[in-house]
Parts: sequence; C-alpha cells; structure tokens
Amino acid sequence: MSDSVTRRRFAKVAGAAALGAAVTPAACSPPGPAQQQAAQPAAATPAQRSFPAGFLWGTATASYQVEGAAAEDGRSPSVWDTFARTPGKTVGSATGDVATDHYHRYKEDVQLMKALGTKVYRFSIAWPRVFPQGGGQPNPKGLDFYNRLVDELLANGIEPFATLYHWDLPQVLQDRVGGWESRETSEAFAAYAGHVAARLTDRVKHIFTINEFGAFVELGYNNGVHAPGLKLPPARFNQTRHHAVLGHGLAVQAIRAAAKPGTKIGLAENMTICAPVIESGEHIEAARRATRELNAQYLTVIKEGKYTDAYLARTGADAPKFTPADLAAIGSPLDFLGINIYTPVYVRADASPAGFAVVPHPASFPHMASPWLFIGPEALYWGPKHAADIWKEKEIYITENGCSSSDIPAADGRVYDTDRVMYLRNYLTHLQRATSEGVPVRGYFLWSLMDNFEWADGYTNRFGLHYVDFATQKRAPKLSADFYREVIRRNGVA
Ligand code: PNW
Repeated sequence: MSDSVTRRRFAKVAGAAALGAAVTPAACSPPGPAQQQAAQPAAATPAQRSFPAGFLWGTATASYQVEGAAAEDGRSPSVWDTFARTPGKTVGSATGDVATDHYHRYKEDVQLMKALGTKVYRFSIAWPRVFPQGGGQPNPKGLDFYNRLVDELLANGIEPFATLYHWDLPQVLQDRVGGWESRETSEAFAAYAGHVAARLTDRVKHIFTINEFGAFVELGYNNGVHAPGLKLPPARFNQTRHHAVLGHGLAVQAIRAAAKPGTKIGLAENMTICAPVIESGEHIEAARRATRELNAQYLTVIKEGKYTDAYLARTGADAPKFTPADLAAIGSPLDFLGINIYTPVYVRADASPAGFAVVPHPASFPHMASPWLFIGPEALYWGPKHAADIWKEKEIYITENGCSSSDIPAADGRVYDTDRVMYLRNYLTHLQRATSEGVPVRGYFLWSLMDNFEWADGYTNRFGLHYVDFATQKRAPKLSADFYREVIRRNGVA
C-alpha cells in the first residue's frame, strides 16, 4: 500500500477529521494533486466537529464531597466521616463537615449550572441522610433535601441524574456487619434504593446505582487509602467485591419494582480503559480482550452475568463464593451505561495465553496535578467504543471526566487554568471522534461543577470548573468554565 493511499484511507475515517491539520500532509509539505484530494475531507468543517443534536452536556458532584451539613436534619455519620476524623487519613485532617456547603447553597449552585448552559446534572444521594440507621426507619427530612434540589433543577431547565451510592456508607452498617464485607449491606442497599426510587422517579428519570466499584472497593478494602481504610486478605477482599456487585444487582431489581414507568437504570463505573498502543488490528483486538478481563470483577460480571474463567482461575482458592441467583441478580439488564473516564492504560498484542499485555507508563509520561491522572485523551474514544463493541451498549453517558490543576488565582483574582482547558479540549476531541463514528454516547458530565473535598487529598486538589474559596465559600468561574460554556454553546469542541 502506497503512502498516499494510506493517508487517503486515514482521511476517510470520520474521526480523523477531528485531528484536522495536524495529520494532513498539506500541513507539512506542499501537496501534490493526489494529496490535495486526500486532504479535503480531513479539513474538518464546524459541522463535522460537532456532537449529535440533543447531546446532553452536564456537570457532576457527589454528596460527601460538596454537601457539608454533616450533622443536620438527622444525617448519621458515614464511613467517610469516621475515616476523615481519624488522624493521618486525609491531607490536613480535612473532613466533609462543611465541604462546599452545597446543602445550604444549592440554589446558587444551580445558577452556576445554568450560566454554563448545562442541561443535565449528576449528583449523589447520601444514604445516611435517608436511612440514618442503614435501614429500618427512614428519615423524611433527609430525602426532603433531594426533593428541594430536584425541584430547583427542574425549575431551571436542568434534568437531574441521581447516583444512589457515592461511597458514604452509613457507619452503623460498617460497625454492625462489616460494611460491604457482608451481604447484609447488599440487601440494605437494595432496600434503600427501592425507597428512594419510589419517591424520586416521578421527576428523576435516570438513576445510577453505584459509583466506581473500581475505586471504593479497591481503595477502601484492599489498600486502605479510602474509607473504611481496610487491607483485607485476598479471599475476604474478593468476597467484598462480590457483595458490591450483588448490591448493585439487588438494587436494580428493587428500583424496577418501585420506580415510575420510564425510569432508566444504570451505574457509573470507572472501568479500566484499554487503549491500543497503536491503532492496528492486532493491538485493537488485544485492547478489546483486555477490557473484558481487566474489568472482570465488576463491569464484565454485571454485563455478562458471570465471572470470566480467567478471573476465577487467577483468584483460585480466594475466588468469591456465590450462587446462580447472585449472578442472575448481578446480571440484571440495564438501560444505559455510565463510564467515568480519566486516564487509559496502554495495551499491546502479546503471545501470552491472555493475548494482551499492559504497557506501564514510562517515568516521563505526563500527568495532571493528581499523580495518577496520566493524560491520555484517546481514553474518551476507546472507553465508549469498547463498551459498544463488546456489550452492544445502546445508551452511554460519560458520567465523569475532568482533571486536577494547581489553580492558583492570578493577580486579578481569576484562575487561568490553561492546562485544564488543554486536557478537556483534547479529551473532547476524542469523544467527538467516537460520536462521529456512531458510538452511542448521549451525554457528558464534567467532573466537577466546583472544587470540593477530594477524598484523601482533602481540599488540596482541585477538580472544579468553579474555584471555591473554602474560607468564604465564594465560587468563581475559572477559564475552563468559559471554555466549557463555549463547547456547550456550539455543541462542539472549542
Ligand atoms: C473519582 N484513581 O474518583 C470519583 O468518582 C470522584 O468522587 C473523584 O473526586 C474524582 O474521580 C476525581 O478523583 C477517583 O486513583 C479516585 O485512579 C481515584 C482514582 C480514580 C477516580
């Protein structure tokens, strides 16, 4: 195949349009006639760079990270309250006692969303507000806050998407049954999910069960850097993973039974995103295999209703114990898939039985302020692309994407976060590449609306489009907020 034919074929791929002049031969040397022809489709017009009509632009937050009001209106402590109060667990011993005081300032925050032009908002519900004892007697004042928030969103033309579990497990369940180590927590979660669904789905049409198994189970029960701060031995840890996906499955059943018709149910998982090192057939195939295998304990068992043979083989005597009924619940059909995407792993084809190998990041690989947040914009292409190819997903949302930045106000008081703009522009370019190829991504929720409590990093690591002065609770749009408003206005990468 001649060089110019290769280029022509490349230019034909709709996604190449997004890469624009950078890949066009014309950009580096005077074009010959053949090259001129090839260059035409690659020079993207504004229409080619845009997202599908009706694409849903939004932002996301989570209860413990923004609400504060930790002891108000009957809320009981969550495992995060306990963990954050344990010396040495968060930077500066920060807690979510006040956070960004969203519990009292939600109306102001809805106006921030409106000013961006967002049409959707993803928030989470604090279980210990709704059931301070984990189960049993509900606390109506707890749900009242979410009723007020939902009504305020709808009054401002913003559609609410609610997550039922973003890591704030009632501490009573940790104390009584060992939290997610016990299936009693899976069952309690389902009861809570059904209770909320019955009361919110007249207005909330999209419900996420659980946010990021891949974070709270791994970090909370295996390496101890998140609440409840445990380092379980392998068999107990794998059983905890199982109870988490079981909780999701039982919750799906409970929501279906309680929700108003038309309610859509999904989850928001930070699946491991496998980007092929080179976009050729063998590496793409390896990345697809890796996607199933590296997500075997969470998303794959949820989508396929069974653990992969390789997962059961590699966990061996420490494999989780489960029943066929468990797997049936875990595999309950979903209406959509939410994927939280920050960073990819790079995968190559390999002669090993697995057929793939993960290539570690070299020391020089660039990252954002969080050391784990390696910059790999193609994650926003390959995440939804693999999900659509492997599990035939019909409705995908990017439920989180964004980054941390140093965010130091300039002399004029504004934050010029050009690095976040760079990150977003490149990631969104790859998301547009996906939608232009027909990958069914329906919406995108930027993490986060505002700076907030960043878990073990406390308030030292900022992910917001709005800068929050934590002493005064004043919010101010960063440069990235202006950028995002322009993306939304033109429904395309700005
Ligand atoms: C997600 N990692 O967490 C969460 O859903 C958010 O609550 C959080 O604020 C956001 O991403 C930014 O961190 C993650 O270590 C935490 O790879 C850690 C990792 C990934 C995501």
